[in-house]
Amino acid sequence: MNFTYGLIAIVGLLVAASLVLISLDPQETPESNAIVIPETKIAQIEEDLNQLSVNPSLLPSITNVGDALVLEVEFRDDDGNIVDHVNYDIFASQDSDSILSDPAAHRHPGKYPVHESTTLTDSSIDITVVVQGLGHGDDIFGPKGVETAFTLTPVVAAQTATNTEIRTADNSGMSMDCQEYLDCYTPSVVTVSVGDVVTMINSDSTAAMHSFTAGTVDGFTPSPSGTFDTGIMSADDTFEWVPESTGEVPYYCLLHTWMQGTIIVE
Ligand SMILES: [Cu+2]
Repeated sequence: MNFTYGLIAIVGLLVAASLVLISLDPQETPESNAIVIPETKIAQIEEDLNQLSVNPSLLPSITNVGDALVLEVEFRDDDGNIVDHVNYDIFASQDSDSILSDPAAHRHPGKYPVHESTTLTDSSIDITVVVQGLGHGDDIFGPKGVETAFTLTPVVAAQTATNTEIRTADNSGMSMDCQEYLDCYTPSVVTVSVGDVVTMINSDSTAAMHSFTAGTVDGFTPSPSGTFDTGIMSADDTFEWVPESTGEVPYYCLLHTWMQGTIIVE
């Protein structure tokens, strides 16, 4: 009898204990298991972070005149190890004008901002990177307010100047027929770019003299514009002209005003 009462009492205690365990919030770790980092240790970690050197370097991908500067900023410690989670401000100016201002940027591993400026002139670019600590949100440690200055010089992208030839048509001085087919100059309309070389050739096989004279003709009355003028060219004479600005440049032959052409400069 006593034994049975004893069993019931033990079972009851076990059930009670189970209920207590179930009712415990699993989030609440018992005090005895908590990992406690001593305050001194945290202070030491913060101190180490504050001592950490965070050296920015620029990884520009474009520094061409006429393009925007596109760059990212990478950070390394004095031993050359990558430092991530860096908060920083970046500013760039050219000719004393601000061309880039990205305050409060943050470099994550594998996820970093790409900074883009306005269009570059050929003046040097002054770039300032200000390190504003490591970490996120309220937990920012490490060096703050450390400025590093950079200077970049935009390069003039290599231009591939094209050479375009315009020739005088055979017999174009003798007959106005070429006017009808618009091929007194061949080709009579060409499109070129600023900086290209336009070579004008008096290739007329009849050895007639011709000119390429910029301007227009009203009836038979020419109005030279002064943009270019080869003067009177003998057979096989050549003349080079490099357009400096965009626009349509009509031209004609001083000696045969029905000879007309247009150079379109883009
Ligand atoms: Cu001519």
